[in-house]
Amino acid sequence: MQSSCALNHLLNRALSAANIAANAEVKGAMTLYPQQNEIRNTLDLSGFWQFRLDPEGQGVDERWFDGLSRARTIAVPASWNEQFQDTRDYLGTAWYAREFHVPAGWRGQRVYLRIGSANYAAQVWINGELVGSHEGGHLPFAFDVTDRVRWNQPNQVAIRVDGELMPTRVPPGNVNQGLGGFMRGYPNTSFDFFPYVGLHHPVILFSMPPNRIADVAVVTEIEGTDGIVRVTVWHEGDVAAGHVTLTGKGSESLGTAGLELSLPSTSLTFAGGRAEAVLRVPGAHLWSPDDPYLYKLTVTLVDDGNTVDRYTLDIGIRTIAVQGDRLLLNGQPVMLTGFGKHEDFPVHGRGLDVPLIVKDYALLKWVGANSYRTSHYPYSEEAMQLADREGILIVDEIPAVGLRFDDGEKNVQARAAQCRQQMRELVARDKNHPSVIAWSVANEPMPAHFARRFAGGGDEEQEDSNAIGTQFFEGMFVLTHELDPTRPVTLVGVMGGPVEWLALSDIVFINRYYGWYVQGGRLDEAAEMLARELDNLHASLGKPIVISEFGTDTIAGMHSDPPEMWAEEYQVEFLRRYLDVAAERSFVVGLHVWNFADFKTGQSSGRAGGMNHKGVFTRDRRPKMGAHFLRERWTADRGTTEASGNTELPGNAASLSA
Ligand code: GCB
Repeated sequence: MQSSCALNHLLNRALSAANIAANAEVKGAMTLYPQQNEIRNTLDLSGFWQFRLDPEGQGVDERWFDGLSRARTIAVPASWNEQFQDTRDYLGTAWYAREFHVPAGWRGQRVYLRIGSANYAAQVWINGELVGSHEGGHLPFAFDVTDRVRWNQPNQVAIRVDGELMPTRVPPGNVNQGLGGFMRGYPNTSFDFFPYVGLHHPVILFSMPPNRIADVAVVTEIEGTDGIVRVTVWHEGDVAAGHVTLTGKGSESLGTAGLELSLPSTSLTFAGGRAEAVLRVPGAHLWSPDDPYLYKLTVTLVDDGNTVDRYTLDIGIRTIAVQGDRLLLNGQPVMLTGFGKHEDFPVHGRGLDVPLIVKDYALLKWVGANSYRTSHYPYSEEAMQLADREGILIVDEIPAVGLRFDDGEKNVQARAAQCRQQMRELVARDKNHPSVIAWSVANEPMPAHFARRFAGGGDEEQEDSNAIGTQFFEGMFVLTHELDPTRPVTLVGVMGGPVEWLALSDIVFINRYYGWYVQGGRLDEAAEMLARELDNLHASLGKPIVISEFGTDTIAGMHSDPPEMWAEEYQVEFLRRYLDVAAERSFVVGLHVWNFADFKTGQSSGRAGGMNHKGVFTRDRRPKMGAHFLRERWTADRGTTEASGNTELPGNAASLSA
């Protein structure tokens, strides 16, 4: 299939915002980020909670949801693993509880409890009554608790979090058939990062009016110098009228930068709970990494002349498309420079850390990166919001890492259902972020006989389980394109993985470790292998390629000359080879180094100190030589950066040499 097909595929779909549907299963309270304004309210329940491990699984029988005895105090949001010495490797069930009050001023509104992320599965009780459950460790879910809360007394919330690794979960763990190398670590995951568990994002109580905006979807297009903003609004309740307004300034390139645009408000007429509006922005100020300009889009519901609900979104006017060998942002070729990352830091593990997001984005700019992949799971909503503001391009991934198709139908089917659900939830959550430029349906699904293939054994056998995988991914691509016809979709391929899986992608993403896991110490040979494979893949698939992982474990402070594996010099030389090979191939439209920073993983013989050391920054964000090298290459030709320490982010880097 040619990549122009991918473009046609995107363009031929009607670019109606309604198509980027708030899926029926995930629409409503859990989709829109809770907002405080003159109508809606939020109450963040972050802070100290009661906590108790339940290794014997007696909590439900003993009604721990009525109140936790013998509890200790824990911080939310944060993983539980590193807050105590006896919980690091505990991956079972644990209970969280705390008291809260519903503000009297919320009377007359619907009250919701929203859990930003509970890894992996959760059940929630309010005042001893079960209000609901959720599976999947990274995405938000919410329940209408209006009829469960008490208005004049304290309320009790209890959350049972089940963090067990299971072959039927996504990502899978405790899979019996052995996988190669580092994956045989402890804990027994099918992936290479520590399986942190707990309440990772804030738990928020929020209110909405009975007649309310249930969801908003925004799609933008560019016509000449005009921006077209297509808005779909879903409502719940009786009211069936409203309007949508856009505020913002003009564009520097059109000489209207300082001017507040006066855009008419467009009325909304609902039918079947849905209304659409199209706003034209003459001389639109486009969103890009160089200039991440955001307009404010406000949706208002009106009843009898009174405002009954309001929701405001920051939106960016931009387009993303694949054309031939190129990835186009606002019609211009863009070269992705950046990393695969992790949400990972000492003590709070995978818990939300807002200062760390700020720090990481500043370092991305410093090093000359314009993008990253949310390897290997969705990141926090706050990370997406800041990426919109800072102009960072995001490849948004579901937690489908370590998938396999040869361990029995029951497991395969259970994981497939989870993957579909998580993609629905992810698109519903992140669909309006201009920073999100692509969806990734999986990282490194494992073909049968993986070890042989990884070592270069080739494709000679057509395994049944690979055909099952092909069928599954075909379905995932159809689903994701249906959920969002506006963004390219990809699957991140492992070394030696079936080409028919890569062929499904709009942009081919490949993880390659020539010079590390194979051809260790032989970088010239590694570069030749890489070049040959890139050319072959491009010849057979005819699509743009992103090298979505490449890197070497590197112990900060370890040096050698000539360069030797694990030393900082080796990381630099390895990166240099990959960047040079890519620079000679215009179809390589992205380079994501593995990894941005060192991160915690399981214990194994290949992972010193239970860490993956492939970061170009240390875990506490100090640059290794590799980071300085990348900065030199990725900020070259950008004038002032070196001299002034200017942290402007490089953007539409058509001219940027890899
Ligand atoms: C990969 C995986 C990533 C690992 C990395 C490594 O291919 O996608 O999760 O951490 O290799 O360092 O081995």
